[in-house]
Amino acid sequence: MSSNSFQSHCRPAKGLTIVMFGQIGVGKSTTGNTVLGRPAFWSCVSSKAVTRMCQMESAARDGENLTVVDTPGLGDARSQAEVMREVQRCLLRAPGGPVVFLVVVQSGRFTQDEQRTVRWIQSAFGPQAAHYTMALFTRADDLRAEGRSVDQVIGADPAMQDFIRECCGGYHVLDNRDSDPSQVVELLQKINSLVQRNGGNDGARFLREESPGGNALRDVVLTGCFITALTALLVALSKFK
Ligand SMILES: Nc1nc2c(ncn2[C@@H]2O[C@H](COP(=O)(O)OP(=O)(O)O)[C@@H](O)[C@H]2O)c(=O)[nH]1
Ligand SMILES: [Mg+2]
Repeated sequence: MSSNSFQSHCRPAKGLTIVMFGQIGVGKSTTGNTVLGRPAFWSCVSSKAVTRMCQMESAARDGENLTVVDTPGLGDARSQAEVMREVQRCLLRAPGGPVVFLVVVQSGRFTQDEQRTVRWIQSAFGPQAAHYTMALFTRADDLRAEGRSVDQVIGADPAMQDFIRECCGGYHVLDNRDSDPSQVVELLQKINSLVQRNGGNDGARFLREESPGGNALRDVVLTGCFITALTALLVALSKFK
């Protein structure tokens, strides 16, 4: 998969949308670049959130349209709610097609925060979201240097096993320093079989109809319509006086 085989799109065409969550510095933006095959997201060595807003970028690869939503790190409850609203806005603009959530974890830096992230995704997007959530470990190169595999790391840590179980889509490990395309091809195969296994989803529809945020959005629209109709009625009645 050479970078030439990717094309960027101003308006994403129908296809798979991948939303990436995780703590600051775990490698979300870099992973987005690896998946899209181009430097779409800004990444740097910093403990501060480089991505302040959610950013949605797309690319086409061999006929498959991919859209990636990069998010800032999840901090307190308030920033989580803000990120959730922004992701919802992105998903409303996203192309039709399935949506998959990736919880990005830096290999060797697993904490309770990752487990909290899975629960947060479920509370934001509904219990169905669990069926489309996968764990993505970055820094396969560091593990390799230590002579360990991700399977060994998971096998030695019961908390990590719980976390993987909660990510119904299983896990994948990436070396973002390696331009070998096979690791992305393998990730996309895992994602596609996850989607098929669960009967597919139409992300935007799923969001609007099932998530609390989606309902909130629908409520705002309905309330707006109601107020407009009421105002028109009052204006019409006042003319009869
Ligand atoms: N060695 C190595 N470094 C990585 C890998 N993935 C990301 N990084 C580095 O981790 C740092 C933080 O990455 P970034 O994508 O900005 O993290 P984000 O805050 O989660 O978006 C950057 O310096 C990246 O180059 C990887 O697989 N291997
Ligand atoms: Mg980032």
